[in-house]
Amino acid sequence: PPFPLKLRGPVIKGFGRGSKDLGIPTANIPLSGLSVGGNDALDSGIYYGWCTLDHRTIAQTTTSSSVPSATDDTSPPERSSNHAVADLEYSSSNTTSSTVYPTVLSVGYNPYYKNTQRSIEIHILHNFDSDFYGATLSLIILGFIRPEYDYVSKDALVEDIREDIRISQRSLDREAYLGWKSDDWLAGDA
Ligand code: ADP
Ligand code: RBF
Ligand code: MG
Repeated sequence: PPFPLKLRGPVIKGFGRGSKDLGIPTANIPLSGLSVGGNDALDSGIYYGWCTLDHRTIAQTTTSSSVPSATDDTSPPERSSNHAVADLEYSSSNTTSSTVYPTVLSVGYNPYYKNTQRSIEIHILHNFDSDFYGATLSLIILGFIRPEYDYVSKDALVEDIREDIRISQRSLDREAYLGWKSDDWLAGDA
C-alpha cells in the first residue's frame, strides 16, 4: 500500500510476552482505525515510522486516584507516584505539540508464537519509566522492512528485531522521513 499509512488507537493488553519473554516491549493497538480501507490494507510485516502518545487519555482510562484528572487543562497536575504520567501531563500543559517518537512495528500473526489473531504491535525507540496502557497512540507508517518470519530460536528472533531497530533508526534519520514528524496526524487533530 502507499505510504504514509496513518493509524490511531488505544494501547491495549497483549499476551505480555514482549517485555517478559523478549525484553522488547510492544504497545498493542486494535487492528482497526486504519486511514485506508479495512484491515487488509496493511500487509503483515515489519515497518517503521513515527508515533505520539496522547497522555490526556491515560488519565481518562485510569482508575487510580493518584492520576490527575484530565478535565483540568489549565493548571499542571500534582506530582503523583506515577512519574511518567505526571511528566507527560506537564509537557502537555505547556506546549501544543507532544513528543514524536521513532518506532518499529510488527503486523501479523507472530509466526514464532503461532498467534491465531492478527495484531499490530509498536515498539517505541525510547525508554519509558512506566507503562502507558489506555493512552491513545497515533502512528504514521513510512516504510516496510521485511515480512514476518518463523525462527529456530528466540535468540534468532531477538537478533532480527534488534537489526529492525537499527534499520528504523537509520531510516528515520533521513531528511525525507524527518519531515513527517510535524504532520498534523501526530498532533491528534487531523
Ligand atoms: P503486551 O503484551 O500487553 O503488549 P508487552 O510486554 O508487549 O505487553 O509490553 C507492552 C507495554 O509496555 C506497552 O503497552 C506499554 O504500556 C509499555 N511500554 C514501556 N516501554 C515501551 C516501549 N518503549 N515501547 C512500547 N511499549 C512500551
Ligand atoms: N514475531 C515473529 O514471530 N516473527 C517476526 O519476524 C517478528 N518480527 C518482529 C519485529 C519487530 C520489530 C517487533 C517489535 C516484533 C516482531 N515480532 C515477530 C513479534 C514478537 O514476537 C512480539 O512482539 C512478541 O511476541 C510480543 O508480543
Ligand atoms: Mg505488546
